[in-house]
This record gives sequence, structure tokens and C-alpha cells, in this order.
Amino acid sequence: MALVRRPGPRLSEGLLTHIDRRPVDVGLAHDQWHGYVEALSDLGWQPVEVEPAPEHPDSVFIEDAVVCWGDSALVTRPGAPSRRGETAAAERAVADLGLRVLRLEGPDTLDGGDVLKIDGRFYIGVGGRTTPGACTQVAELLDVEVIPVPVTKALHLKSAVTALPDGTVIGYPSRVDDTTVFERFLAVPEEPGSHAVVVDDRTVLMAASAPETAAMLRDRGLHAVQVDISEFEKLEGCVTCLSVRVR
Ligand code: CIR
Repeated sequence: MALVRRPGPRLSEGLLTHIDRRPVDVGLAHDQWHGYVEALSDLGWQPVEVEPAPEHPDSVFIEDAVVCWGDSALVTRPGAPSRRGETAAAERAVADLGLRVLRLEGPDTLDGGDVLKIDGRFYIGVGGRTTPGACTQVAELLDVEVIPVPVTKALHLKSAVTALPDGTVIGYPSRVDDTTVFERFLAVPEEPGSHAVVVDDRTVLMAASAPETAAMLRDRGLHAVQVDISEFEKLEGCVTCLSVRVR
């Protein structure tokens, strides 16, 4: 299963931190969102829609609102105050699925986009939307090993790096603060090539904007499925932010 949330009418007003604003085609964004959900569904992840939040421009980026781990769901407290209202319906959705609901307590903040899970270890980006204290809370609430990682050159840790099914971390070097914190790091030739959703042991979902990286991963034996998410990329979104896998 994967949580998803359809974009609202105010999508084009989404927050921007590292890039300049370009016009967003909201109609095209809706079509791309349906294409993304269909791709996930074709790959075997049953989509579960979180109630829309039309008043929140960034609510389509559901990954930032909740972190799922085993039977637990940690409802975040987003770093951007304008995004905090996104979590209420996400909390209802995970409660309805029967998950154990946990909550990140203020004044700390956490965006799910800063949480990269590799083999049971949680790498958490700090320096942007997520506070060091959130790392301590995640470790205690989910009883996991947390490795705080500096993030100053990208919006979220997973804007800079993600992991392949074998645990190799991929990233576009100029966006990564410190590649040495990861056991195995592989540089990719395109910035959006840093973003992979691991579907299963040999399948990843990637953006259409990273054809060279997709070819590189295919050479490594992976099945790389690509979807066009150009309108979300204009808002600093990527393939990972548009869903949350529920195990
Ligand atoms: C924001 O700045 O919060 C949104 N415009 C983009 C959030 C993307 N989410 C993610 O990378 N996890």
C-alpha cells in the first residue's frame, strides 16, 4: 500500500527555497499525478488516498506529513509553518489503516523528506526543515538507529540522495553536503537522477527528467520505470515526495 494525496487548486503557490518560480500548469499536474499513481499501482502498490487539503498548496507532497515504519506511523511536524495543517488528515488516514500513531512533538520539526531508511538505519537530514531534536525523538519513538546528516545544499535529504534496493546511495554530488557519511555512494549524472523510489529488490521508480541515470541503473540490472512529474519538480518536489509506502 502507499499513501497518496491529490493536488489541490492552489498547487502553483507551493513553497520554493532553492529554485526560482516558474509557471505551473495545474491541469497537467493533475494528469501527471494520476500517471504517477497508476505507475505505483501497476508496480503492485495499492494507492490509499489521504483526504485532500485544497487550502494547502504543498499537500500533494504527502511524504513530508508522515513517516511509516513497520506497524507504526509517525505524524510529523513540518518545518514550514504553512505546511503544519497538512498532517491532521494524514493522521486520520494512518489511524484508519490500523497503524500505531505516534506524533513528533514541538518545538522540534521534521519533514518526511529528510528521512532516508537504509537497512533499518535512519539517515535524517538536519539543517533545513528538520531539527536535531527531531532525530532524538525519532530514535526514541521508533526505537531505531538514527544518523543525523547535514543538509544545506538541497531542500531535504532525499532531494539530495536516495538509496537503491541494494543500499547504495545515489546523489548528484554538488547537492550533497557530505558523501562520506554513506557506506556506498554512487554519483549520478543528473540532479533529478538522485531520486528513486525503491519498489522492490530490482525495481525503482524515477522521474522522466533523468534519462541518463535511468540508463545507468538499467546497466546495473535494475528495472527503472520513469514517470513525468515536471510540474511537481517546478515546486521542488520529486518522485519520493508524492507517496508514502505503508509496509
Ligand atoms: C516545499 O517546499 O515544502 C514543497 N514545495 C516541496 C516539498 C517536497 N517534498 C519532499 O521533497 N519530500
